Amino acid sequence: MSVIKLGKAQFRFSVGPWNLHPGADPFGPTVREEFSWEKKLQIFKEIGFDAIQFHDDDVCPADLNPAETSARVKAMRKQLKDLGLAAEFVAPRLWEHPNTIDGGWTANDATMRKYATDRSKRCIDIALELGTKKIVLWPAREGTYIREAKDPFESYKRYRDYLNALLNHDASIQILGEMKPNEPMDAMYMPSPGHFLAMGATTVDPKRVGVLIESAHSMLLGVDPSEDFALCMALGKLWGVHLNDQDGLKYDQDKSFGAVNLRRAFNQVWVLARGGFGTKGEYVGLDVKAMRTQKQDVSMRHLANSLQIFKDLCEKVERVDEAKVAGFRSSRDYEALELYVVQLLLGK
Ligand code: GLO
Ligand code: MG
Repeated sequence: MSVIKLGKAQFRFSVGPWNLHPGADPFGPTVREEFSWEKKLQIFKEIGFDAIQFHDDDVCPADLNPAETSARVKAMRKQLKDLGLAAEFVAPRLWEHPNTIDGGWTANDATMRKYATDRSKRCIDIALELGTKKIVLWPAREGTYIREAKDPFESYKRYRDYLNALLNHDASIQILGEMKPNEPMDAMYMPSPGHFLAMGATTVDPKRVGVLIESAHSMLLGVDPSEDFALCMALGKLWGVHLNDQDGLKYDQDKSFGAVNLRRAFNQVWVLARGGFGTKGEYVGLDVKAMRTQKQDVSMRHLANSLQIFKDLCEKVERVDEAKVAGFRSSRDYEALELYVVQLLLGK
């Protein structure tokens, strides 16, 4: 898909392979066949994505030796190039391996922490060879089920040591924390982008520490995603997004973007447009799940729908009468402003 220009923004789109999935959930097995890797890339290309988000083990098995890893990464890079796709980021998947049951860099066992750090360094090597400098950290198990399980002072120290080890491993990489308040843990350390940036500011190279914000993660925190985006853009730290939607304070639903609350989605697009998102090569990423009920041949609709809704909301943003909005703001008539926005969304 060609880039969408909106205000100062330039929107290009990315997606991760896990967004196409065979439908297993914690209560039931898969319900449709998994697409092959080649088919997934073809579907992403057809829908109009420009870049792919990776976990390290999406590229090759996690514990493969260095020579074979490098060969696999080269082959993947060629596959992407042939399709005209870029690699947006690589994230170390530290939440599935037997060595990370108690977490990665905050595990109580030093040998497990070493595994997490070594694997993350390897993830950096994979990312660089794949052509991206962005490393996303979704700290899935860096937290506690019960407060007494880990010493918080030690955990925060380990957090900084881990970030420093990654920043020192290569002088060009950028770390994007994708923070989430809970799930799978009862409580994750540093549940918001602001927490992560505060920690980032104490590392050896704060300018290479930023965030990727997922809409649903902000909602689970009780924060509006557009205001979270705006804060991080104001700080020059919003380097990625995972757009999706969420119906209330439940498990992380990863619903199609805008499918629950159009106005909340509109505000996200509006803020991204005003903040000039994408001009430094940032992608508008999706993190959405298909409903379990979808049959395989239509199990990619949530992706196409999310992009369609995003584009439709870009049109709404284009139609915003800035002078009118400024007038409502200066007269403090927010009731009139509210009706204006709702009618804009209703197509009136
Ligand atoms: C889960 C996260 C997860 C990450 C992905 C990339 O809540 O959103 O899907 O985005 O693993 O690190
Ligand atoms: Mg995500």
